[in-house]
Amino acid sequence: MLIKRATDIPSSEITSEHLYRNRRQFFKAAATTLGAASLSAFLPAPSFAAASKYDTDEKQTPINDVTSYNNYYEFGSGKDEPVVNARAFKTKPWSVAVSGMVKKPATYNLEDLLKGIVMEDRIYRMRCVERWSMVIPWHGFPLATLVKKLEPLPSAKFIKFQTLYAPDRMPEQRQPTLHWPYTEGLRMDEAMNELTLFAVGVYGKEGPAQNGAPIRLITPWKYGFKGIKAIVKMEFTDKMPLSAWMEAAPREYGFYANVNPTVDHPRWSQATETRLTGGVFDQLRPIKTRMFNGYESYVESMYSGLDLRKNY
Ligand SMILES: Nc1nc2c(c(=O)[nH]1)N[C@H]1C(S)=C(S)[C@@H](COP(=O)(O)O)O[C@H]1N2
Ligand SMILES: [Mo]
Repeated sequence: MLIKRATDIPSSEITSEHLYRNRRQFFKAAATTLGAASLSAFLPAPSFAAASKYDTDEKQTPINDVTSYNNYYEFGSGKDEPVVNARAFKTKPWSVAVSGMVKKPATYNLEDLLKGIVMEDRIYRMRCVERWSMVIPWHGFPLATLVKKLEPLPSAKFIKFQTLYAPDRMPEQRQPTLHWPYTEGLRMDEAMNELTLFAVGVYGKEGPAQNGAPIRLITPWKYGFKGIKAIVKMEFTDKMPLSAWMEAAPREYGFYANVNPTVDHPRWSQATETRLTGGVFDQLRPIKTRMFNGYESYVESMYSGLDLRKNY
């Protein structure tokens, strides 16, 4: 069952890309009928100027696409489903359980946990293992800031993250699509890397639920599935966590999940990607995928001596 779903991915992608194109054509038709001016009134297009060394100045994916083309299996396996099925999902109140090899283990109210932490906006390239990519201004803060507050013990080598498990609120958790709750992990140095964020929202504000509110992980040099959403647990451990995707299809998804155009997925190439910019022809113009998604200078040193072909 698990494997079957995993092998379904490309076809579900085709279906949703088809819907996506149809939706684009709908907007295009609407633009012709209503005139471009009235259409832009329906589709606000915020955009962020690159403000720090972390920001890419590539064309940003329109907010409407960032928030309506999502992978979030708890709310359905189609990319057009989370925007609909997560609409009523309540992200307040929220608590996060911190446990394991750490000096300050506790179940924290999210607001208390984030007290005093300053939010910032970072414009990152994001690359999904299924070969689409986006440029997204994330609203959040470096995970390192929080980890330092929690004071991990020297014995902690990894952090294991888990998503909320609540089948009454996350309808797809009633199906054995994945082994719930969704689980991910980072090595401690990856968690402390200056690129690694905990995001609370997109485009300058908190939310929406389909993008992982109230709190989710962002590691822009890794495939998107590392970016676990709606986190309720952080466990500091000396054992490499088994992620939900490693458990579902270990030959296809490893612990590291670093973007690497030279290591193909067993069922498709990872050499190119489709950058979603809101353009009608995005799907027709694949671009070259970059090593570590173009973030080599920040992350390469963490993997020296590691065989990236074996450690995918
Ligand atoms: N809990 C949870 N987190 C998840 C997923 C999921 O299904 N469940 N999907 C992952 C995948 S495959 C991707 S590509 C990103 C998509 O993030 P976005 O919708 O904000 O672009 O979320 C990741 N985080
Ligand atoms: Mo993904």
